[in-house]
Amino acid sequence: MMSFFLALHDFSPASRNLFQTVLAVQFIPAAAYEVSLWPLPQQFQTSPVAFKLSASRFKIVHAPGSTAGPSCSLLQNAFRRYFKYIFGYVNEQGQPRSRVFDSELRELQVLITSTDPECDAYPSLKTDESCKFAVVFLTAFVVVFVVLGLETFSQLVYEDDYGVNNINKTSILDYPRFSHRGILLDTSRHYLPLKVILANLEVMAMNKFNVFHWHIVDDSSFPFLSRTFPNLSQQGAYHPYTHVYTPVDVKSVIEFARMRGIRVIAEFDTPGHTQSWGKGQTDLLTPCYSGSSPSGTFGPVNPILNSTYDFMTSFFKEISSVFADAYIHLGGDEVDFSCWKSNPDIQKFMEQQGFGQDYSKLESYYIQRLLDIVSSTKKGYMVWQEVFDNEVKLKGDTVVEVWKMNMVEEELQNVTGAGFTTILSAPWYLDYISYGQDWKNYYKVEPLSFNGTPEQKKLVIGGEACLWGEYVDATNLTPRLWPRASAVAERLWSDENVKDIGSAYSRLEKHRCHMVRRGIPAEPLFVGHCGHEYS
Ligand code: CP6
Repeated sequence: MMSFFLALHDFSPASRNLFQTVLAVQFIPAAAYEVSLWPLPQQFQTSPVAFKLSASRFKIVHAPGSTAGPSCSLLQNAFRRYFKYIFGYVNEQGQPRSRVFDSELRELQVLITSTDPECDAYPSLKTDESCKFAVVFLTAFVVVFVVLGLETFSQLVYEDDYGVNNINKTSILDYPRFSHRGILLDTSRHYLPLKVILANLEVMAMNKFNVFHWHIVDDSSFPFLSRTFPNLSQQGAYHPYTHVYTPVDVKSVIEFARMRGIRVIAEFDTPGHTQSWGKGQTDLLTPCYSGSSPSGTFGPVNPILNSTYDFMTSFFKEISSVFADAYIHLGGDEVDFSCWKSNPDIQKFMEQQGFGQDYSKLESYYIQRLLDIVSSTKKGYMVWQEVFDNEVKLKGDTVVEVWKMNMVEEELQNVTGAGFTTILSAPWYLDYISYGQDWKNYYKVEPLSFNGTPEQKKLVIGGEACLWGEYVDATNLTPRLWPRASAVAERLWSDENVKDIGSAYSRLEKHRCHMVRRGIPAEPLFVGHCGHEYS
C-alpha cells in the first residue's frame, strides 16, 4: 500500500471558500494522462502516476481531527452515494478480494476544519464553497464543500483496460467563480413528479449547481398545496391529489437538495401569470370588461382591493415558513395591462392615485405593497427585471434577475449601477431548442462583459439556466436539460479564462457519458459513443 503525504492547510476565513484535494507528495505538471473534469477546477495538477482502487478495500473516512464525524448524516449520505458512483459498475466477481496492487489507494480521508461544520445547516448564499483534496485527503471548511469535492474525486476515477478502477496522483484547489449557480424548473405548465425533481437535483450536484429555482405555480396550474388556502390547489392544480406538492413533498425536496448543498428558492409569480390562482380564490384577479360589462374573463391580481393584500399577507406568511431559504422569488414579469385598462374600477383608482395612463405605475404600486408584506416575514426577495425597470423601490439586498434577451449588457450595467445584486438568465433559456450544438452559445457567454466598475461586476452573483415547461414534462425534461445546462455550470464555476471550446467539447462529451453511466438520460453532443457502452 502506498503512503501519502498529507498536505494540511489552515483555512483562514479569507480562504474559506475553497476545497482542496492533495493526492500526493509532489506535483508533476502537464500530465500525459488526460483527465476529464467538469466543471474544470480552479487549480489542478495531475501526473501519470496511478493508484488502484478496490471496491472491497477502499473507504471514505473521517480524518482524525475533523470537526465532523459519523453523526453527520449529510456526510454519511454523501460517502455512500459517491462510493456507489465509483464502484457501482464493477462486476464483483471480476475483482477477487485477494488481489493486491502495487500501489493502491485505500482511504480518502475527509477533514472538516470549521469549529462549526454546519452539518444540519441549510445552505445560504453566504455559505462558502471550497474544498481541497489530495487523493487521500479532502479538506473543506464546512460539510457541503465535501460533497462538491467528492464529486470531483469521483470524476478522477477511471477504469483501466483490465476493468480496474484507477486514480492518478492529483492535487486540486477549487472554489466557484460565482456563488449563485441555478436551474429553473417550471412545475406549472406541466406537473413534474417528485422523482423527476429529485433525479435532476442529483444531476445538478454532479454539475456543481447550488440553486434550484422552483417556478412552482403559474397560469396553467397551481400544484402547491397551501395549508392556509387549500382551495388554490384543490381548484387550480391539474388534479387535486395526484398533481400537487404536499407540505411533505416540499420538505423532501428541500432536504434532498440540502444534502447536496443546493438551495431551493420558490417563485410565486404575481401579479401576472396568476390565472390558476383565480380558480380557488374568488376576487383575487381583476375582472376584465368588454364595453361596460364584465366579460367573464380575468386578468392579473386585482391591485385595488384591500382583500388582495390581506390574502397575500396570510399566503406569504405560510410560504416563508414552508420554504427554508432566506429568499423568495416574487416574479413580477410580463404583466399584461389590457384587462386593467378595461376595468372601470381600476380606471377610477388610477385617477385617484394620479397615475394617468401609466399602468406600470399601478404595477409598481402593487409590487411595492407586496414587497413590504414579504419583508415583514423577514425574507429577502428576488424579482424579474421588470420590477427594477419600473422603478419600484427595492430593499438593498434584492436580487434582480435579468431575463430579457435584448439589451442585456445595458440592463446589467443599470441594475448594478443602482447598487443591486443581479443574476443572469437571458442567454440561458434551455427551452429554446434548435438544430446543432447550442451548448456552445451558452458556454461562450461572459457574464461580466458589460461596461461597469469592479464594484459593479462584484454585484453579478451568478446566473440560472431556465427550462420553462410549455413543451417539457417528465418524458423529455432530463435529456433536454443535460448536458446543455452543464455548459452553464462550467461558465458559472470555472475561471473566466476557461473558454477553449475544443477542450470543453472533449471534457463535456466524457462528462455526458459519466451522467449516462449514472443512469441519467443525458442527450449526446454529437456523433460518438461512450466508453462504458461495450462493457
Ligand atoms: N413564464 C413566466 C414564462 C416566461 C417568463 N415568465 C418566458 C418568457 C419568454 C421566454 C421564455 C419564458 N414562460 N412566468 C419570463 C421570465 Cl422566451
